[in-house]
Amino acid sequence: MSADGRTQAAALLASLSGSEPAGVWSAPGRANLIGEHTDYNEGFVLPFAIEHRTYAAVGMRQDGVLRVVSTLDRQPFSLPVADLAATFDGPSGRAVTSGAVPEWAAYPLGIAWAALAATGHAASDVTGLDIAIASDVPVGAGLSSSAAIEGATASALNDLWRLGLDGLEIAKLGRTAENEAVGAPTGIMDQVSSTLGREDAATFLDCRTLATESVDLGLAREGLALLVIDTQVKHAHSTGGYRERRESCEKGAAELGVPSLRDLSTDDLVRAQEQLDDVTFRRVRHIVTENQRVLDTVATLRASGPRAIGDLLVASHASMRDDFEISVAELDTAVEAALAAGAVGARMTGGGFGGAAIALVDADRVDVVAQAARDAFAAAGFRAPNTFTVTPSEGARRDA
Ligand code: GAF
Repeated sequence: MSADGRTQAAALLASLSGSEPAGVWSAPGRANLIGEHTDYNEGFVLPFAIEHRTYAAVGMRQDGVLRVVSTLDRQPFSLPVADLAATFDGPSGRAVTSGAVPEWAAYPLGIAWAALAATGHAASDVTGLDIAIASDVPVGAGLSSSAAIEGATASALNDLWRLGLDGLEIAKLGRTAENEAVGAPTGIMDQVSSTLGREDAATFLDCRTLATESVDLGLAREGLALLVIDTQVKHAHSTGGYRERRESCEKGAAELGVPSLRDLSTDDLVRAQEQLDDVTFRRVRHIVTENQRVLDTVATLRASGPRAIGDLLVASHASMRDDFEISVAELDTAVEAALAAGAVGARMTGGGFGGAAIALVDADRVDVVAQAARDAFAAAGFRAPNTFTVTPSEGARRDA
């Protein structure tokens, strides 16, 4: 949809309010090259923004009401700006679990709530808005459709409400909305990737200091492409395994007496194994070794280029499968099939428990590797995967 996502969002706004948008903003989904579940452990990540984007066409209202509508759910939902605090203050995710706000609407409205709280603006300082959202980021595929909706909405509010926030501050609004308003205990990787992404580059983020560096990927120059194999196994981060993994990491850090797992190096793993139960130890080992793999990947990309990072991608997948236990049979099949068909490297990407794998492949072998994945899924009796390439792309922006 990317060519006309902007048009679709504007058309949706016109059908809602009969008016032209004051502007259209967009933000991309992301794929993570490496560094999984390290973000909330204050570690390192290396994601890149993809060309699939979410568009927000926004019109002004004079009555202090925020009305949101999405192509995914054409039922508009309204909330006065003055009611944001009463709706979203309090225990995280309460507005969604109580049924006061539909989950999809808690992303854009949570951004509005977080924006006022972060900037100290009163509800009476800002205008009401109609926000129409259209997206071509696959939902539930581990490509962060949530960061895309957050980034598009936050960019729009930043301009229209004259908040004066920079990219990192916009990313922080996204994390607050997701953690507090939606109730998903995620880190900040996806939001930073979505706001700060650059063409043909990945964003190297230190999740403790929030320092970022753009790392050139040079894929086209090397004749390489990134293939996504979306297993179509849907995941959700507000419940279940993701939260459990986060709790295990916090338990491991507490038992080892460090503020976060970022404070451990591979040299600490012997002590960790002696002190921790087996499951907690393996969760800790994934984080510690994954942080090192991110650092090694950045160094390798800079020294030798993307063809040299294959083994690091494969080791990352093995660690998520065996130590962190967030892979599923479909993801393992996708990775194995891609490697057997000659991929340079492959790994699951995102939070896990479903979603997508990425494979780094010769550009002229994309079809062969994609077919190999489809064949392997058919042989295993799995639903056919959705396969497509992604290109490292620009982050959040104003489109019109
Ligand atoms: C999800 C979360 F939103 C991120 O913050 C990150 O933890 C990721 O899973 C795993 O690396 O995308």
